Amino acid sequence: MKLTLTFSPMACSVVPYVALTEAGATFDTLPVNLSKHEHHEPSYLKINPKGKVPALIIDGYPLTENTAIQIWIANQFPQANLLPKDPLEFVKAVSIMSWCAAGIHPKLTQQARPERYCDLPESAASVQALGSHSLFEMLEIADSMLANREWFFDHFTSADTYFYWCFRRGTQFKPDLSHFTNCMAHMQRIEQRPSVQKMLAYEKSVIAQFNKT
Ligand SMILES: N[C@@H](CCC(=O)N[C@@H](CS)C(=O)NCC(=O)O)C(=O)O
Repeated sequence: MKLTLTFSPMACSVVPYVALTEAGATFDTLPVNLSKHEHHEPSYLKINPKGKVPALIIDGYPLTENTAIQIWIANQFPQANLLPKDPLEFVKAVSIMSWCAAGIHPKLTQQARPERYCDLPESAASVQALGSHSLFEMLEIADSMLANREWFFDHFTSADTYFYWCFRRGTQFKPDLSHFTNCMAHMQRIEQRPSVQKMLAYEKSVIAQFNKT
């Protein structure tokens, strides 16, 4: 089976990169430079007409939407135990990943791209402040979910990786998130995993490559 993951540094494509690495899958990557709008080029729109990363191309079929990609990887590589096997625990993990995708992620985009939320002149700071307020409410919930726990479930899952990406992305904006101590500890813990170390090194190499072009 041939697998190719479209990947952009800092973007949520880091989540499937980590999952595929945890699974021991053989995969290629297709780096996509979002700041050069490569995701709007016709060749990319053929892969994902929504113009987003990630897409996981499975034997020529581009699967989009991160939550679906995580479920596919977990099913395809069951030995990696990337999602809980118990049916109720499984849907709880899907619930966390859906929250990352549909709840938290849009608040991060609101920080990065306030002009997509309101085009009134000088509105950016206010859009960002409102976004931060909602983001903080969600991070408070996540912080209490992670209290006295290593992972969201009794073992590491892709719900941890997805939330890690959300929280790490949040730390790249203002205001500071360090008072979410359980989320911070979760981020530091996950960054010790060899799969995440590999992703961080790969991400760095893609940034260096983009800076040269
Ligand atoms: N609903 C999609 C969202 C994917 C998404 O928004 N990806 C961002 C990167 S984190 C992207 O490609 N942004 C490019 C843009 O919106 O211009 C998913 O969950 O996979």
